Amino acid sequence: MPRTLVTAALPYANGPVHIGHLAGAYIPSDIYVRFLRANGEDVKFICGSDEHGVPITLRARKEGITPQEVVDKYHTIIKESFAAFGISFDIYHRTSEKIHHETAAAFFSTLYDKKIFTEEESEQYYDEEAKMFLADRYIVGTCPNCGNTNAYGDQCEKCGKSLSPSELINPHSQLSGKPPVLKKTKHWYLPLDTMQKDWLDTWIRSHEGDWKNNVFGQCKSWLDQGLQPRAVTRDLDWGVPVPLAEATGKVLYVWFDAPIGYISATKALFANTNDPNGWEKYWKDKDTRLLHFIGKDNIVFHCIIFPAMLKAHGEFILPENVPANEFLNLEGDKISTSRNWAVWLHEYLEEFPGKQDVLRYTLTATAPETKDNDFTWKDFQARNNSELVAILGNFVNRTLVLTQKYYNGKVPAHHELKDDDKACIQAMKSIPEKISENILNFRFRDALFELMNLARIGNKYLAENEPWKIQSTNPERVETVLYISLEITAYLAQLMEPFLPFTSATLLKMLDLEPKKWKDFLGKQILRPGHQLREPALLFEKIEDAVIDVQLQKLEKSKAMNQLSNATVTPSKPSTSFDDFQKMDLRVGTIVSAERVPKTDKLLKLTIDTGIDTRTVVSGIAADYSPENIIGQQVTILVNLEPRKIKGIESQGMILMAENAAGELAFVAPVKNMDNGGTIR
Ligand code: B3M
Ligand code: ZN
Repeated sequence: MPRTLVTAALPYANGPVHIGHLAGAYIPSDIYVRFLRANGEDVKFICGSDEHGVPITLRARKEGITPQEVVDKYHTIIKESFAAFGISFDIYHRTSEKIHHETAAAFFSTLYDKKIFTEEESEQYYDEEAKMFLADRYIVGTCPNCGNTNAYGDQCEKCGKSLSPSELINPHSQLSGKPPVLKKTKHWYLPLDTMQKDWLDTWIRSHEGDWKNNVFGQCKSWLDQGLQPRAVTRDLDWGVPVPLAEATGKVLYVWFDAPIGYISATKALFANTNDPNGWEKYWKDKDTRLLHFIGKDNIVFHCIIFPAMLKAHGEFILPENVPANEFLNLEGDKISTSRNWAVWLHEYLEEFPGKQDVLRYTLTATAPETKDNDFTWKDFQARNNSELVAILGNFVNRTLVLTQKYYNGKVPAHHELKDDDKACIQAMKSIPEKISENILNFRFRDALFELMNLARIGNKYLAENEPWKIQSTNPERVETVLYISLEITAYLAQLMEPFLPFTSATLLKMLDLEPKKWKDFLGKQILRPGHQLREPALLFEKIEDAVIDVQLQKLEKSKAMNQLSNATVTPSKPSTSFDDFQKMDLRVGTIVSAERVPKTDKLLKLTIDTGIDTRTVVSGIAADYSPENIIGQQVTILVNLEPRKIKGIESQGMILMAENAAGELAFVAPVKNMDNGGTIR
């Protein structure tokens, strides 16, 4: 029997996962694995958190916590999101586990002992005060391209340009703020250049035509440029320590240890069973098919570097295929964590409880299989309303409700079959074949489209036969029509499982059926006449515009926030003397009453207790604050400003407001409650 090991990219545990992750790697792999399981195949589905690498240490530093605390937090969030979406991993492991550290270190040692690595001294940036080598991310400076003063040594996040630390203007360490200096350090390299000549080139080129075009194309361009040796160690204190005495303070490069995580996770899966070596056949037996599901930014690591590592090690099989997807965009723009331009899975689950299959459906139907694709909320709504509700849900519901009504939910027997009945039976034969063929070739959109075709055929069949009109005149025909419709429903319930596992379970329950292996029902009759069904309920419900608008508004908000943080700050004014500053008498005050100034949009008339007295101040804050919400608010008031008349009211002073680039105002007040009249200097 064929044996398959399916891996899905290990997400970095430095943030939650979003729809781009789901569409890129996890839904396709889940469909594939569920399909193989439904076909009774021997398959294991492996994933886990990638918990090493520089970004995790940086995030820890920013949040003032340890890297372990960062990965503990996000590992849990990510794991729960995947589980909630029905991503059916056999194990969701993590690379901070002991078994992984041991496996990765042993892997390195094997390559080291086999003298695979080349060793090289190079000059790396170093922080003399923090006594640490600096990963490119740890160096910040001004972007030579756009002038952003916060560009990283590897990339400017503002203009997107890839950089090296030497290109930064005014580079300095994020740790000490000091300019980095160059210092010699030794690292171990995977000699991809000689490996390319020896076998990699031939091996990859042999996959032309069977690997997806986008995948093969990227590999080919790497090969055409000529591969370079790759360092597999780093000067860093977070990761798998390099198992060499001379390498203290060095860890394995995250992209060296992470793919080994697939192996450690498989080991962990078998570790506490009565077959602890059971993992080996999935990694060492030539009859195992190894498949890596990933997003396009991981192609080089899975098609070139990891295979090079596996081959050099010597005991392991190489991937048979790497069905990588392209990127999913969101409303026409690249998904971005730093810009909060994403649909986060944990938020979706809160906002659309029970609707996991709707997102699974949409992301499969619009999957970026061959090119980048766009997720839009309007499309999500349309897929739900005009496909899931109007086609699949409508067909199933009409069938089940009529069966309930005419036969108290008992499956009728059929009578003489007409051409259109036979056409339906034929579709139940041919469509599963098309679904299988598409899934096995990683064409999940087409596979889903075929599934929906079966529902379309059922819908059309019901509409043409109109059983609800002929029940009194031709009850025999109605029995046949509903029998066929119920069979289609049962087929749909079984066949949809890889795509819509939650809906499949619900529908199977209504039909009082168990999930079956495909070979046990294909070409056969699933429902026996007389079989009693349970009460039907709607499978999907319409999503209203208002619900979609909330999501669009959320994105609008992200956009506005980004514009704000990108907006240029007004330059500073010419300097002033301390004496001039001292002339201003600034005090803590409290707003005791507030009302709008009639016939104006912006002005409020405030009464302020300044500690010295109670006075009136007219202030242009009505666009940001309504009078009823600011009673009791502490403020900073300039009490010795000359009084002036505004709209006929004498304003006796001025309250200080902070203003951002969008013109939003906020009170400037002491961070703890202070007595009125307190001075501000
Ligand atoms: N963590 C990159 C990513 O999440 C990386 C994948 C590792 S797979 C071995 O996109
Ligand atoms: Zn820039």
